[in-house]
Amino acid sequence: MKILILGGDGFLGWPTAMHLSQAGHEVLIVDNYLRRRLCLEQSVSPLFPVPDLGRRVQLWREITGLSIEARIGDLSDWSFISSVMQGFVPDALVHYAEQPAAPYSMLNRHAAALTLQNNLMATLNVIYGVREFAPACHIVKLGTMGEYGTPNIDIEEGWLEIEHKGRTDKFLYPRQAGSLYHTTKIMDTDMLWLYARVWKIRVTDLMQGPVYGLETYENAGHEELYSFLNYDEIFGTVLNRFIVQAVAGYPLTVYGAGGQTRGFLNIKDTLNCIELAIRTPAEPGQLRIFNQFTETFSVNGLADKVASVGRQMGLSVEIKSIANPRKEAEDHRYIAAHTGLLDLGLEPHVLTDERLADIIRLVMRYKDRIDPNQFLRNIKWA
Ligand code: USQ
Repeated sequence: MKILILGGDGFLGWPTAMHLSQAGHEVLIVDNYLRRRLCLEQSVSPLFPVPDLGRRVQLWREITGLSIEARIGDLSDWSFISSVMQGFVPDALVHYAEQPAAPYSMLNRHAAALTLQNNLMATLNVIYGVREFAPACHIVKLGTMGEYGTPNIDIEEGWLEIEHKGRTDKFLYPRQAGSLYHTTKIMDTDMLWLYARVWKIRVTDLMQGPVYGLETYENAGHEELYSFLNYDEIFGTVLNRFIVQAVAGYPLTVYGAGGQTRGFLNIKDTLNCIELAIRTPAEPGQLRIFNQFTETFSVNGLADKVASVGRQMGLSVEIKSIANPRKEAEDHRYIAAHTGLLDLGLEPHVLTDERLADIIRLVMRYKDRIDPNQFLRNIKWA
């Protein structure tokens, strides 16, 4: 298939590009380096330097003999995206091209406006690009479990049947996000659902939880092909941050009571989920939603796991609860359905002690590069 990867320089975009290229697809990447520019703007950097896209693509060719094409450009620029869609005419596209960090979106008005503008315009242009130049293209869109928030009822897989005054109908599951970033994903879902109904576009919206890990099937043994590993307060996600903190001898930063529970998944499972979604496309006019995670953990549970495995490896790991910079429930229900991808054949990589130890071992190789000033940046929701 011809597959377009939007945001193909990112933490998940680049591994996805390699994975689909290895599987025999023709892959075109588009990216505007937004993530790299925002890291520079905020003076944070990943654990190790990552080559630019041109170099990554060249390395991929040297190592595998396979070619991935890459174009640098901004998806909120209609002339750019329309020329890409017209020229390539993808069978499927994977849309990761969004400002991905909740803390960044809550930083100040400038960051909020950038998040809103970037994320919504990119999605709108993708929809128009598909309609005008590739109407059969299957849009695989990265949403987030954070769209649902933490309701006091079970979380269903995208949809909820509601009975009201003796009648029933099916609606998008009620959503109430905890950051502007997560709210843009709700707005994306609403837009996709509108155009699925009126233009019959085909969409799979993946409600993904926080992803951990770095090693994939394709980059094993080739560290120059690894993704960014951010561990700063803005772009780092909780498990990756705890691992880097454990290696640095910095107390694990549990926000507040630590009962916040989320659905997590290994980066290899993200790749498998995307491949499964592409292999069995949504029907025209269908907005298909999968909850993309394999296990749930509380923040305290993750901290305890990292501390226990880290100590077995000779690290001195402390856990410290700090005032929660976010406004979020710290003790809540979290029962979320996630059978759609398992039914398609997903075989989860669960977080065993050995898998955790492998990631810790990898981070230990870069211990000298850890900058403890990045762990906390005093970003407050309110
Ligand atoms: N947390 C801590 N300590 C830390 C960092 C985070 O206790 O040092 C807590 C947060 O308060 C939150 C939980 O861990 O309760 C998860 O935080 P996170 O930063 O790992 O994840 P989040 O901000 O929700 O966003 C990340 C990705 C985002 C993706 C989302 C999936 O950045 O792109 O959409 O995970 S989900 O969380 O399911 O919405």
